[in-house]
Amino acid sequence: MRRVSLLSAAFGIALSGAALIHAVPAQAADTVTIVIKDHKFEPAEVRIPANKRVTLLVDNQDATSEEFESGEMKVEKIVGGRKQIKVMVGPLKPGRYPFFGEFHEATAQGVVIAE
Ligand SMILES: [Cu+2]
Repeated sequence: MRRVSLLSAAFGIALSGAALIHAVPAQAADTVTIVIKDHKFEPAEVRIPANKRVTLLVDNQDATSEEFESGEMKVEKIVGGRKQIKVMVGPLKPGRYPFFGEFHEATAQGVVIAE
């Protein structure tokens, strides 16, 4: 009887160990999606961790192409109509990093906030 309970205790420890491994944030957590719709960014305010490399997935749901641009993040990249691009940014110091869509600058405005 004693042997059985020891075994099940060991098994329980192994299980909780596995659960802990699964609790570690995946790399996907460092990807943030920014949707372009009606020539606006959604969300227009994007919060990312400072001092870390982050992938911005820019998902253009408009039929027209856009240029995702930011002098502060040194990015200038075309995203076609109904297409997606990945933009690597950082590691960024804490602060505000404006971005815009150059083809629809009047409405396509946003900011990355590294914190
Ligand atoms: Cu440009």
